[in-house]
Amino acid sequence: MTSSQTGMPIVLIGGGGHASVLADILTSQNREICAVVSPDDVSTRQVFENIPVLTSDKEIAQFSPQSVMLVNGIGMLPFSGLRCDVTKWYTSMGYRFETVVSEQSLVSKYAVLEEGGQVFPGAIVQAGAVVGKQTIVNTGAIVEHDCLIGPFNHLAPGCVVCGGVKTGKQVFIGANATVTQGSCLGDQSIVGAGAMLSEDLSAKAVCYSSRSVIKPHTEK
Ligand code: JB2
Repeated sequence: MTSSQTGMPIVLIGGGGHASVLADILTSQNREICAVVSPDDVSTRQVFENIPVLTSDKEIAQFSPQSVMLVNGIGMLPFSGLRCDVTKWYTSMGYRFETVVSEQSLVSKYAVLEEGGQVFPGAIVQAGAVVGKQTIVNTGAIVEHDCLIGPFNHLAPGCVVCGGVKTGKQVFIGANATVTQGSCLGDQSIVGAGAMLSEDLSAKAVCYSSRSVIKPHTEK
């Protein structure tokens, strides 16, 4: 069950890598994107061709909150609150955020996606899971049964979140990381790419995997 898939015209907030994937999903679903809002140049990204660009958030005023839905194209990385701040600003102006679900993902009809949730191609959200407001389930990420994923999380590409995991707000689970069943992750905690977390993680704690060690080889 997803909230807020309205079919209304869309304004995409942000014009970087995350927004480009969303634009691709939305156009493949024949959704009208009436503008992209990005202070940075978006012209190098072909996916935004033919979409009008607004360079300041204030220009949203040309669309009433009743006439469009927003899609949050600003990604979420550790220590960045921009996705959250931008959501608060637009929400205070009366705008609402569309939930985006790729046709190439699998979301159980017994799962719940809260407003503004985003599920990318190849991702799976199983029965009984709840994905919080504005959370990103990125390419190929797996959210197993009965997980309670909080708001503004980013589950990065290929991560596996096993059954019954609970996360707080603004939690980041890196690419290809695994969180084993029943673990609880506090607000703003971070699981590094490729890490294996098999216990609880407190708020603002970081679980790192072993890192690549790069050094010049010694010639014989
Ligand atoms: O205040 C703002 C603002 N600040 C930056 N308002 C609006 N409307 N847009 C803003 N931006 C825009 O966010 C920039 O102009 C730029 O278009 C975009 C950030 O793009 P970037 O490619 O740097 O990051 P991203 O958020 O698309 O992607 C990050 O998060 C994803 C989940 C990346 O690091 C990706 O690797 C990651 N997959």
